[in-house]
Amino acid sequence: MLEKRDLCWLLKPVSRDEIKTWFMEDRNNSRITRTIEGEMPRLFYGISRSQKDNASIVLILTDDGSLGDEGYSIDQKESGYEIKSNTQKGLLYGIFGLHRLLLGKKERFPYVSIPDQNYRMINHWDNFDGTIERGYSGRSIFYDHNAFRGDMELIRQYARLLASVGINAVSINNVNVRKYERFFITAEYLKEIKKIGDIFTAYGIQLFLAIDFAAPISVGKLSTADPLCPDVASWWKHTVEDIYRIIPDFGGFVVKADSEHEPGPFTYGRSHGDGANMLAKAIRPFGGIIVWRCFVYDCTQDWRDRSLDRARAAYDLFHELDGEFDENVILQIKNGPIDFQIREPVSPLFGALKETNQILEFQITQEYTGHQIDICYLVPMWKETLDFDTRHGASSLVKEAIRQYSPDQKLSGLCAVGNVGMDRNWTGNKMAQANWYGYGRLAWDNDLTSEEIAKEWLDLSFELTEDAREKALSILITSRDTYEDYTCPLAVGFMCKPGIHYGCDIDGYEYDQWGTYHYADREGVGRDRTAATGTGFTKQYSPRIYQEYEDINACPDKLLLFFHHVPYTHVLQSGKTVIQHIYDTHFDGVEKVKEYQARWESIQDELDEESYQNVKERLDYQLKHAVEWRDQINTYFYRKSGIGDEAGRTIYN
Ligand code: GCW
Repeated sequence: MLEKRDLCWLLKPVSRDEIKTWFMEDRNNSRITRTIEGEMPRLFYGISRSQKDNASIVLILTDDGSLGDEGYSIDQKESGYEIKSNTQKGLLYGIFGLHRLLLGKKERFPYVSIPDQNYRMINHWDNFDGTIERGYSGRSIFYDHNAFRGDMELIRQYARLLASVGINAVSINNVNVRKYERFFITAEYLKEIKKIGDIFTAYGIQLFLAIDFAAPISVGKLSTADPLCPDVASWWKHTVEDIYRIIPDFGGFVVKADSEHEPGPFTYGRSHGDGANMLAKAIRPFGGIIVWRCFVYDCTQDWRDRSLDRARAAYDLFHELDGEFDENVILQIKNGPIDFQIREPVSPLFGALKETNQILEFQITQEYTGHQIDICYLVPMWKETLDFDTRHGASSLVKEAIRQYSPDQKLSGLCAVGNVGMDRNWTGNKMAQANWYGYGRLAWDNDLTSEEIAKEWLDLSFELTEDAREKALSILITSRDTYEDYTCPLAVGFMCKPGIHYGCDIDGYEYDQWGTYHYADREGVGRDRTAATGTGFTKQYSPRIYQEYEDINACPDKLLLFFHHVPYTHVLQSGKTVIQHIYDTHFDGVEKVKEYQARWESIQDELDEESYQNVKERLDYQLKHAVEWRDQINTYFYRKSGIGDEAGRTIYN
């Protein structure tokens, strides 16, 4: 039976005559050095045991300022390859890099690689009982039935996969912190957590924990968690001391406060600055970090009240706090203003926050994007976000703004909600591995294209001819647009089943408290967020972007219904009416899924049976799903508008 790791992108060792042996000049005994020593024979299978004098891969610790703490260079010498870095960690990245280059047949040396973003983090939403909030790949690899699963080899495999794509920080429990997880910051749990942390450390990954803001009450038995109460501050100080006594290289806390019923400083009439800074002061003597989430909004809205707009919430709350956070606080901002929809504008906080350390949060796990049943390669969407020009100041692209506008650039970068679980291939749908792989690669190198990343993943995961690879690639590359086609016309999100967020339920959230409404009526559809007649959300953007989104004729089609309520007969920039666009994209979406099925079947002979079947089964399900979305959406808008399809296709009434 195949090992779990055998199904992933580090499966194939490079087997080449010229790679025979290697040595490392600096043999200090750091944990990462030992990791490198263990990895070399796994990655470069052809390494001979005969220890010839001429080493084929030489690792050299150097002193080259341009490489920073994590960068590396690879050069090809007569006798083989030379990898240089300033740190052991950089060398580790270097050997993974060489492995990838050789297998991907992209050998262009000298090769220099320096990460574009400093924090490249993954957040787990794993619960101690073994479930994963928004997890679609089986149960947690860390926990089971309110105990630590204790499969350290599995965690090691996971750590090496993370390191191989450059991930350097991980939080291992759900930001919605439950009964047992609150106690993770106490000695009994920390002893077990340290074992996990040690494995991550050996792969250059820092461990973080999500905490309960009210832990002084739930764990410490104090009567308050008020951040300005001295007893509370002192309780956190002692708690943090205990943590560092047990885990000296602990990274810090991730905090979801005052959001979706989690406790926070608002309970005590305090600001998020008060809350974050109190924790920051406790952890700072140990070099720890507070990652404070900006996903804070009122989830008990009255749908009747049109003045409220959830999209406004993060900016309204955090923009005025810009510059008020301690130096070891990082704000974590979701890519869009609502919640990981397949199509949203970029959060207006990017570029607008100019004096606050910040990381951008993506969601790898496919909560709103197909539950790892539907194929949805998310890298194109993430690239759009990173490349978005906020028109704020000199570093106006999002990927620049998050770094340049962080007072401590080391405390900036990216983070994403992870998508792995106990499923044999880690991600349920094998194709969803491409998102995990792609997130890491893109976080490291923001200029890689979606195609390059997808090709790399395909080359590392399968043995495909050029033609077959093109077919698989075409599925991945178009899959985000396809998912958008059948679920989210012109950026109307949240027409999914409440709670589960899979499957179609157009009015499921319409009269609910979550603040995500499409306002479809017999005239038209969309949320008016203009300053002139709507909620004024458009004003949160820089003047140039504001003008674009405010103006119904300038607003990009893809975002139209996020910003405007328009009649069904409104003519888009594409020349189509809104209603015809809805029909066309929904019919097209289903046809594209059928094409995916045909393409996948056509490359069956080149795929391993397990991967072939795995994706095939999910594509069958995806097709049913897409058909259901198509028919429900088309019928719904036909009934509302009374306007038929120009092409006369079947719309049920
Ligand atoms: O997308 C929403 C999810 C919640 C999640 C929340 C968050 C962990 O539906 O399940 O809670 O986001 O980001 O905190």
